Amino acid sequence: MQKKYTLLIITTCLTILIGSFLWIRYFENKNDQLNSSEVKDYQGQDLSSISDFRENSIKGPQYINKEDYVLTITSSAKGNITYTYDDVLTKHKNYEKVVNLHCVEGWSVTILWKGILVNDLINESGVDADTKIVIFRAIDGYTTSLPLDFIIENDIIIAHKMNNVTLSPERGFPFQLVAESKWGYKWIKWITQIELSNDESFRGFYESRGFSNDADVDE
Ligand SMILES: Nc1nc2c(c(=O)[nH]1)N[C@H]1C(S)=C(S)[C@@H](COP(=O)(O)O)O[C@H]1N2
Ligand SMILES: [Mo]
Repeated sequence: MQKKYTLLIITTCLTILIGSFLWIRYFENKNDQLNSSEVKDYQGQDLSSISDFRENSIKGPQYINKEDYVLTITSSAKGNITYTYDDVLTKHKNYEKVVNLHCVEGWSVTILWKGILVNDLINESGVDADTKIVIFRAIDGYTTSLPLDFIIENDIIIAHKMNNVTLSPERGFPFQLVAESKWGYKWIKWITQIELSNDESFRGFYESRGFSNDADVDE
């Protein structure tokens, strides 16, 4: 009789223990999901949703494997410097800002962007005195450029998160240029190379097809 009771007590205790462990795990996962889900507003400002973008990239979405990814910074001072995805994120200060993206096709989004200053990256590669423009290249063959002065004066970042969520392949994983106050075609996605150049006659993909190289949006 005594033995039976002891067994009952032990199994009851074990059930309660395992049960609460599972509950805790369940709520932890729920919290993780909440933390990583999209934010809807930032400091009182309404944000658009990630799903408000229209996907019309020249070759469709690109699927870059984080483990294989390399970002190359090219300058005449130091040649090629390469970074892994984690190098870029963890070895540099992260910044956040709310910026509007306007496509020439007539749609816009307001997004909270998080990323690294382009200036921080290129300073490590040594900026030559004759550098005038910064050329960006992407895995789909897309290209664009911005003046170096513009990048420095406006704290231009390459983003790895929008609305607190890591960029999806469709949205440009691993990095999209946040070319604030410039038309959407300057916001290059899937960036693989950043090159310091003195070639002011360089024109990117759309810029060489008749779109303005300044690409200023008058909001
Ligand atoms: N690599 C790459 N980046 C790109 C493009 C592209 O075709 N390839 N399209 C540009 C254009 S025209 C716009 S408006 C923005 C946002 O486009 P999305 O909605 O397709 O992300 O991405 C820009 N970045
Ligand atoms: Mo666009």
